[in-house]
Amino acid sequence: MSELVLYIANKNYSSWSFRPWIALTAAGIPFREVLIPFGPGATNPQFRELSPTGKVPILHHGAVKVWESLAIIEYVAELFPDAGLWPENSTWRSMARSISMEMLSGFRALRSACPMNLRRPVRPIDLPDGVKPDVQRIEAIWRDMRQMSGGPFLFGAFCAADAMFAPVVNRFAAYDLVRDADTLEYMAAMKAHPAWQAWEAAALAETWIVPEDEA
Ligand SMILES: N[C@@H](CCC(=O)N[C@@H](CS)C(=O)NCC(=O)O)C(=O)O
Repeated sequence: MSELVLYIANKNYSSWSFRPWIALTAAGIPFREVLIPFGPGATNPQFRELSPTGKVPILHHGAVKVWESLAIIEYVAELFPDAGLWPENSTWRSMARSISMEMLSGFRALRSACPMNLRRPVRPIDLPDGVKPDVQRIEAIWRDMRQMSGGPFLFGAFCAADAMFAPVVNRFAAYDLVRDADTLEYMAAMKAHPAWQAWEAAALAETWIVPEDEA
């Protein structure tokens, strides 16, 4: 099989890169990462040479190119059906896909007010309208899924749905957005995962600053 090459941007800031990276890493899928730092601003003209959208992440697999974080995860889940990227139970799998799509297409207020930033010291900000309902909805999703599965992750073992919400764990922490014990317990489980810790260590070692993502 040709090598899987995942093109990503800064580990400190690139929330969309984080999602497939942590999904593949946690599932033990072999891939090579190529990090192309942002610049100028929160973009890079080189992304256009790799991806039809001019955005990362993008996966190259021989002649196949897959863009969009969730499409990358789906493509790799088809290549490695036994890797546990999605829950085995079909009802849970449909729920995992539903909440992953909800993440991909929603929560815009939270995403734009509170950019992922792993190096950011914990500091609250004035929250624009729309952020609190986003936070409440995400907390309800996490609570409901973990109550159903028994945790510690959304569907018991770490899966693609946890990967899709991984950047939110940083946002909740960095902007001091949550107090609920169940939410904090899920965040602690995510932060203790070896794949999270590997990404975070690399993010903390980066020195690039992207002013657009420093809220
Ligand atoms: N919906 C896309 C979003 C990708 C995206 O916005 N990526 C950002 C980096 S986190 C990017 O490449 N931005 C550069 C630009 O917009 O020019 C996905 O899920 O992959």
